[in-house]
Amino acid sequence: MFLTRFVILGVLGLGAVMPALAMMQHGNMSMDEHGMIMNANPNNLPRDCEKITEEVNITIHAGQQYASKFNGKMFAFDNQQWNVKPCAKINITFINDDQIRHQLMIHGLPGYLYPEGMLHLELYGKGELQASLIMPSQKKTYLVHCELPQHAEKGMKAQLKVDGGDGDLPSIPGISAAIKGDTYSVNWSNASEGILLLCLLAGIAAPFIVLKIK
Ligand SMILES: [Cu+2]
Repeated sequence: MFLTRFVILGVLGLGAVMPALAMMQHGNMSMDEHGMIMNANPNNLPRDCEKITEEVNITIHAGQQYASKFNGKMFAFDNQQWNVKPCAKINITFINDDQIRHQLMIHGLPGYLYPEGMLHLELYGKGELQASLIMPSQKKTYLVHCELPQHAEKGMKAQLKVDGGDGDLPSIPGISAAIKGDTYSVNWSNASEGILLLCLLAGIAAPFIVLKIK
C-alpha cells in the first residue's frame, strides 16, 4: 500500500517538474533580469564547414552617443561593418551604454543551427552580454540590427560580411544610402501657390520700388 502511494506520488511529482525542465531549455534561450540570449552557437559547425578557420572577438557597443556622427540618426552601434573569414567563429561582447533597451540581431543564418535564421541578444538597460556563433562558408552579407520600433530606422543598423560579403545592405549609416530617402513634402494648394507667386512678384518689384523712392 505504502509503495503504491509512493509510486503514484513520484509519477505525479515528475509530471509537475517535467514541463518546468522543458521550459528552461526552450528555444535555445537563456535569460535573466538584465537581458537574454537566443540561439547562441559556440560549438556546432555549419554543414558547409570542415573546421573553424579563425576565432574573432568582436565588441559591439549600442548607444545614442554613437549616432551623433550621422545626420538625422538617433541610435547606432559603434561600428557599422565587420568582416570575417568563411567558417569563422565569432565571440561577441555586446555592451549597451544606454539606459533603454537595445538588441543585437543577426539575420539570415542557416535555420538548422539558428531557429528562424537568427541570433538574438537583448539588454534591458546598461549592461553586457557574451555569445558566440559560427558563420557558414558562403560569401554573404548579414543584416545586424536592433528591432525595437524605430531603432533601426533611426540608425541602429549594421552589416556582417563573410568573405567580403555579397554587397552592401541599404541604409547602413555612413556606408549606404536608403532605398527611400527621407522626404519633407509640402501639400500644395491653390492658396499656397498664390502666396508663392505673390512673394515672387514682390521680390522682383522690390528693387524698382526702392530705386523709385530714392
Ligand atoms: Cu535599440
